Amino acid sequence: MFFHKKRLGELAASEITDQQVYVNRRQFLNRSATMATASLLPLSLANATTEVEATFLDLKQSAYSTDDELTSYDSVTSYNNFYEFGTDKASPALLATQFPDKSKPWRVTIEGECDKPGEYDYDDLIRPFTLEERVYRFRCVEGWSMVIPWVGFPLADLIKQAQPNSRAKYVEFTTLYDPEQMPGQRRNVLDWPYTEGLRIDEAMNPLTLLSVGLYGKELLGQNGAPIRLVVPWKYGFKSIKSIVNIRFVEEMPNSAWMKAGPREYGFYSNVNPNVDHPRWSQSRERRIGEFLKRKTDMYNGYGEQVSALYTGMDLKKNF
Ligand SMILES: Nc1nc2c(c(=O)[nH]1)N[C@H]1C(S)=C(S)[C@@H](COP(=O)(O)O)O[C@H]1N2
Ligand SMILES: [Mo]
Repeated sequence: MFFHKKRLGELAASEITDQQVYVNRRQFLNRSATMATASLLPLSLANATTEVEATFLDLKQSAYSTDDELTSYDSVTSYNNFYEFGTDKASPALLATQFPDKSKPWRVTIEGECDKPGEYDYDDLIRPFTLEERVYRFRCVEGWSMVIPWVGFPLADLIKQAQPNSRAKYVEFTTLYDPEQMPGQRRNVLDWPYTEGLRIDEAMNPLTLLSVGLYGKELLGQNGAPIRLVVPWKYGFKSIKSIVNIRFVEEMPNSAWMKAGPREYGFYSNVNPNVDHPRWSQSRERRIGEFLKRKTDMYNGYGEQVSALYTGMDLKKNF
């Protein structure tokens, strides 16, 4: 009822991955971000973007990275879902340009069932943690997927610091609510602010990332600046953007999507090709930049790391 199925054929030619740029991906990613930026963008944009000094150098490389070919920087930053900036794929990149600057100073509150709650400035929040680069597959519930080199740190590291107590069974995340900056919030498409939730053991899983950047640079507004979640074995909507609140709770939280369409979006939202969305099949996906659809893997290919979390659960009921 909320997703208008878009034909992926509408993607502009500029969004197709330039294979050559990614052949030496590892080498490429270790080079200075200024050079990387220049080689990634059309010449007209290259100059403007090299002025962005916010880069992460010498990132720890993650053992959890996939070797799949990367989706182009252009696609990752111009084909987005971020309903706070409009319900179509192009609006977030157009309307969130000023967001990272205008939304400063960014505060994140950690609260609920934990011994060390706190309110942090973004810089203080991330300072204690080691940032790494993780290349993850990312599957949207709508049937497309990308491969993205995220920069971030395990959510588990932050949770350990907050010291949840024995009543903390779930973690709830909330996006900023600010209709002045986020024009999409002036319409009732979702019950704002956007919220999401994870079971505590899902949140503690080493794959679950708090991301602050991608392609070696700080997140742009459209990708959820300055800090967002990335949960690679779940459909993309679980990866909540622009987080201002992390709360430990005893009861399973309701997410914005569960409220919008309880039959279509469940709490677990694991990538599961055997459970169709009520309005379309989930058995295949289109990797952005590729022409033919490919088969979708159970847990998006991360079963080895996460299937034990769901032992004994009926995944048709817990969709
Ligand atoms: N706050 C917020 N977070 C959000 C969304 C949103 O609309 N609002 N969209 C979700 C969906 S449906 C997807 S597929 C991913 C897209 O992330 P990307 O644009 O960085 O690829 O963000 C997720 N996080
Ligand atoms: Mo999505």
